[in-house]
Amino acid sequence: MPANLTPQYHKAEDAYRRAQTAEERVACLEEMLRLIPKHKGTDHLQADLKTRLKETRAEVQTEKAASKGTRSFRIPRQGAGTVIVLGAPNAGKSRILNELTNADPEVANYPFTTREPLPGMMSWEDVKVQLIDTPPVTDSHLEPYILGYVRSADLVVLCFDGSSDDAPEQTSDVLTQFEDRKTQLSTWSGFDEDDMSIVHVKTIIVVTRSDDPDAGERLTFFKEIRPDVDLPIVTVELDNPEAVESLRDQIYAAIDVVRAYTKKPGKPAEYVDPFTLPAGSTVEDLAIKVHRDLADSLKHARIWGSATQDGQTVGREHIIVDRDMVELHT
Ligand SMILES: Nc1nc2c(ncn2[C@@H]2O[C@H](COP(=O)(O)OP(=O)(O)OP(=O)(O)O)[C@@H](O)[C@H]2O)c(=O)[nH]1
Ligand SMILES: [Mg+2]
Repeated sequence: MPANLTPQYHKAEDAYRRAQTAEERVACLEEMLRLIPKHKGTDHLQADLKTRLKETRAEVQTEKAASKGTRSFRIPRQGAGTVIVLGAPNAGKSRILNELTNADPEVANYPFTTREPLPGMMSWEDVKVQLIDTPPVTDSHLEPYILGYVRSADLVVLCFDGSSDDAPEQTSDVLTQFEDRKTQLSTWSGFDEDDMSIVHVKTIIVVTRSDDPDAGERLTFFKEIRPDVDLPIVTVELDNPEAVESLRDQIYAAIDVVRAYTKKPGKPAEYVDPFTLPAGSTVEDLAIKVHRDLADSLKHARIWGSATQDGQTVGREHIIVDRDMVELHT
């Protein structure tokens, strides 16, 4: 029997994947259990969620105890999305942060320069996206907290050094490290349909130093040793400002959000400080983001934008498109 999960359930599930603490995960699991359609087809999933809830409640206690005295690598989410910059040693991760964000990580031409994660904000038009630089991943080493970052990320930028003969093997090792921990760098994000312990995370491969004459050949070799991997590939030479700007655009496009501006009835429209929402979000999703109470009392909205007539009245389920100006009426 099919589970027939609702869009609301899928949204709760996505929030669960993106949760950063055990406490947040408990709240999300409770919401998922509330929203899951109760019938035979979901029996298995309901039982699974209940077990997880029990385990996660226990984790809340251990997390609290563990956080006392030890150094935490938790980085609060900020901006329209969180992008983890990942890869083998010397692959250009810190240089990407350096070029695209306000952060100033150490960039050096030798491996293992970065020892700790570092966030930075990347501007794209009137939006900011969070990028997080990470220490290198090798076949023998993966900092445990990086796994958590990746599993809850909106996007992974997997760096591949176009100038290094070791890049194909080393990039494959990075993928394997995550696969071994039930984490699939993938073309989409969400839980695996067959096994909810496996998480897929949307990933793009970024080939740095792509002006190297042998970069193409190294990439071909990578595809040969990893025929199972079919991720989008972006090539970039970070010395070239145009290539840097194109990388910025492609990272923003990959997080797949739309902007919505809100205005009060009777007030002029100002296209500043947009809310950002996953593409496909509705007027109701926007209202929830503005304020939970507003969502409860929402009657309708009026929209000015490219997909509607000016000031058109729409309902909760209306889908927002990029740069919509929205008046929420309660
Ligand atoms: N010319 C050029 N140099 C690059 C490019 N990408 C990275 N580099 C250089 O490669 C070296 C290593 O870059 P980093 O950004 O420090 O590499 P990393 O992945 O952060 O390395 P670890 O922190 O050791 O894991 C630096 O000298 C960078 O300037 C590129 O696209 N073009
Ligand atoms: Mg680095």
